[in-house]
Amino acid sequence: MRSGSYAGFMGSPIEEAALALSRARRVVVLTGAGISAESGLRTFRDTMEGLWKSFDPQKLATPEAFAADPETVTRWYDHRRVGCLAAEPNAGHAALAELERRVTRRSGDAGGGAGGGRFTLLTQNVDRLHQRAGSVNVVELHGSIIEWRCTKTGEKITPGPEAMTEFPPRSPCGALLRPDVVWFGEMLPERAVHAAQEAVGSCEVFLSIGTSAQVYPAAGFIHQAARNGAKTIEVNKDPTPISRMVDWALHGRAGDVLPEVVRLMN
Ligand code: BJW
Repeated sequence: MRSGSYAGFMGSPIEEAALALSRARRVVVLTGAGISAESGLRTFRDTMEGLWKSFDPQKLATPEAFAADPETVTRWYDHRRVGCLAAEPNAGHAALAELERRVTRRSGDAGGGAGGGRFTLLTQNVDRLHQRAGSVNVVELHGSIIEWRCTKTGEKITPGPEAMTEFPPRSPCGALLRPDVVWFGEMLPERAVHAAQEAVGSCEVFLSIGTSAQVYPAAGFIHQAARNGAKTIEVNKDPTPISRMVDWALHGRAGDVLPEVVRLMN
């Protein structure tokens, strides 16, 4: 972790991180479940509540679990889907939408060539709260729980806000429906991986927020960005495997830290 001055500026870690973001024209943000915790959504590795207390989320989020017990797996996902639809974006989501607006309206380089800066929000979250907060260039690495798809035709549907009544749910053709998310052992959507690789390969600042940094390939992006010379920032309420390698580790709740970072940007 960096200590001392950044570009001749001696400030606190949050001030230095804000300065790095103020200067960057290519910014990549990676978010995980922690950013949605303040919207009332449990993080992936949190204990489960109520009826689901005895289940291990790492075991439910697999194609093997779905094949063995589609009823339990789809009940769990529908319970979470309804929770996501009822949740509201929080101050952390709003700060990232504001960060995107600031970066993208940043003027071109001295040569007068390119237009605004480039901002890419890579999210591991399936809850769609970033889009609802106003973020535009969002790449869903692990899909979305809001959409479900037919296991036979691949056709996507968007179920209504009420809980489903039939488990496991079926598509009009009679085949099983599943959430349009990426389970352990499944490939991430090709377009999402391509967009992520392109953005990570050229970013000047990489900001990791509310993720335990344990699930690959997403967990590898910050290392790749650092190898390419990007400045790295972490926002998390707890230490993680990347806390010691980043330039600035900002400990705290995303909904407190991110608005402050944006406020400190010039
Ligand atoms: C706060 C806060 C607040 C709380 N403010 N902070 C290389 C090495 C080793 C293994 C692999 C590897 N490459 C691939 C693998 C296998 C596997 C993997 O990574 N396994 C690891 C567990 C070791 N990866 C895959 O299988 C991926 N597929 C793949 O790579 O395909 C190619 C391939 C296939 C087969 C073999 C090899 C290669 C697919 C990964 C899909 C992950 N899917 C899930 C479920 C999605 C659907 C659902 O939501 O149910 O995605 S798993 C789960 O983990 C979910 C999350 O998006 C993801 C990450 O979790 P996240 O977001 O970090 O949440 P938490 O709960 O872990 O952490 C929350 C953090 O927030 C904590 O740090 C808190 O402290 C913090 N926090 N409140 C700030 N208010």
